[in-house]
Amino acid sequence: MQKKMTEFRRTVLIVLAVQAGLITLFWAAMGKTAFVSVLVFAAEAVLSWYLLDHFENFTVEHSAGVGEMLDLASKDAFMYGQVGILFYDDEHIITWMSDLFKERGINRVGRKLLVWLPEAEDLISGSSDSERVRLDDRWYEITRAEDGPILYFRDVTDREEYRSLYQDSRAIIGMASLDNYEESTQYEDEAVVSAINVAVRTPLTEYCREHGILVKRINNYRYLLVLNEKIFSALMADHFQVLNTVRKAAQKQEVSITLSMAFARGADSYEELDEMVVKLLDLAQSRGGDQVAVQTAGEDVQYFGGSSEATEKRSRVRVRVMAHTLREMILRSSNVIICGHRNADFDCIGSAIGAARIAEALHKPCSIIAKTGGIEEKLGAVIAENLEELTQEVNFVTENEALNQLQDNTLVIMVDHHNLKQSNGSKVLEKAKKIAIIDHHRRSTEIGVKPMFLYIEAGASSACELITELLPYISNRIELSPLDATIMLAGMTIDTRNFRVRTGTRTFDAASALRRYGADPMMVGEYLKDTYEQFEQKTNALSGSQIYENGVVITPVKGTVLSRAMMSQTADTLLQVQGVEAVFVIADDSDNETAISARSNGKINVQVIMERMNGGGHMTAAAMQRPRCSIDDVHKELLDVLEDYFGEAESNESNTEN
Ligand SMILES: [Mn+2]
Repeated sequence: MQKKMTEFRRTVLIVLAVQAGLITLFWAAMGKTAFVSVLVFAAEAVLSWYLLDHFENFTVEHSAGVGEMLDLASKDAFMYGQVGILFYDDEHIITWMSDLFKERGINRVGRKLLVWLPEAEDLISGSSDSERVRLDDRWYEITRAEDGPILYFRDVTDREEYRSLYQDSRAIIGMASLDNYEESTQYEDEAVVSAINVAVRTPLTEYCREHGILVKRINNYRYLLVLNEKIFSALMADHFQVLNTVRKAAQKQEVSITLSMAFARGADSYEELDEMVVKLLDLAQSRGGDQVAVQTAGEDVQYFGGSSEATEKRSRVRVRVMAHTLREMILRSSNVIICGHRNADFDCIGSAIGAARIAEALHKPCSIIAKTGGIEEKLGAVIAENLEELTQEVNFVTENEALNQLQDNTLVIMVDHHNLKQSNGSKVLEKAKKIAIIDHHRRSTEIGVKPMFLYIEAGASSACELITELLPYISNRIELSPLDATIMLAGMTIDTRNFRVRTGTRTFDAASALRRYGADPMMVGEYLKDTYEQFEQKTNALSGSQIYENGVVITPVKGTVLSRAMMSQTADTLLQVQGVEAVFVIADDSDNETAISARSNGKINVQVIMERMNGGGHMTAAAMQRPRCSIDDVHKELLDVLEDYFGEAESNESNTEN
């Protein structure tokens, strides 16, 4: 419209200019009539000007009333409903805006729609049905007429305000707990305890007061918090500073108390929020405490903080906290399924049996996946021999049987491994809703499942040691039979290579606890004895051993298949020879792979060497496997890697001498 107007004005101006030109040109020829022509021309110009001006005013102002376009009643209705209407032309230039805009001082007629309102682009292209925009300080919901270049604006300011008011004031239930409080205070005298109380409780209550959180102490170390979303966003913004304040205050008192917090959001029932928050606090604490766990109903748990380095440090306190968390989790579960790594060994089954006895003591039905996934030879023999006694109270099942037992509320415990791919229960784990992990292998980044409880303690010798430590803190009704204890002791014995590596004071403590349960070291010796065939196999393998240098022995085994266990036992045997520092046994294994089993006395880091061949493990025990290939090729590759390894070691030494 505006554009047509401009074009029309231009045409009139050109006509007038041509007339003026003609009059000037024929001025002399026209003589007296020239005067009349000028008069006519002037009158024409004034009339054109008046008409143009009047018409323009008419289109811009007078036609701009909904009253004129529609009848008066609908104008009132649009104003009352706070609806604005906007017309635009083919080139997206605004041609008309209704009274609502005029009333609010918005006039964009003649301007480009998308320059003023970029949000309208999706409406025009049809990729969105409605858009919410803020103009000045009001919210509008814009929709497009289905069959015309018209936009409707509905004022939704009130609705938006109520919406944000509702969001901001939604209730959040929180809990705060002072980790290690009981342990830190139980033997202190009253004066010290009250000093600790003042030091660690004050920052928390101050923090709550500052942010307007309602806080009620439930017991000596637990608090209930009531707040809303608005307050919570302030806590998020300051990154839960109170955690640092409490930790530092506790350090000044020379106690290792930290703060854990949990917040449950996004549910309308208080009961649901309460259930959530208890679980969340458990999670925060089972991850080592000194952190915040937050969950919005129906979403994943988020964690904040956890900066304290003490989380990985092994302490009796941690064992107790872990034991209590595990106990609570088992008690809240319908049943328990325990899985280990594939090719289960003594540590794996030993710790599984220990965990099963815990579940029994808490009166929960329990199964161990052991009938599928493979089992180490000597262990298989021991289980077969004692099956009746072992299965009196615990079920050994296949993975499929375990799948049938899996319910929403089943707790699946992974022992002696923490990676889905290594598990003999991976199908169960993929479906499980509640997973706990108890392991002594160095934490790998990839776990593959989302555990609710994670107890990975790389400082421990074995999973059996970890389970044995948990027992007294869980219940005094746990019944380990002498057979159970002996199998657990066997696990510990193998993983420590007869208490030579990874053996700490706590390893002996755990061994002595097992002894009190009736573990028989003589029987362990019997269990671990080779059969004649195994002895023969081992002797044959050993006969191929070659001394490399620096105390390294390489044992390539050709023409026969060795189990992984047999490979590592062969390596262990060689390690007992004087002067041998590291052993690499190369053989085809029973999984249709070619493998290296590497063992060291600690001077040579076999983990680094195996990692260079895409394997892994510990410093003293590592391995690598790849699809069946030539033993000679693997041997050659190993020699290259060893050369590099010792070359680097030498240059490092000469560097340090300088
Ligand atoms: Mn183990």
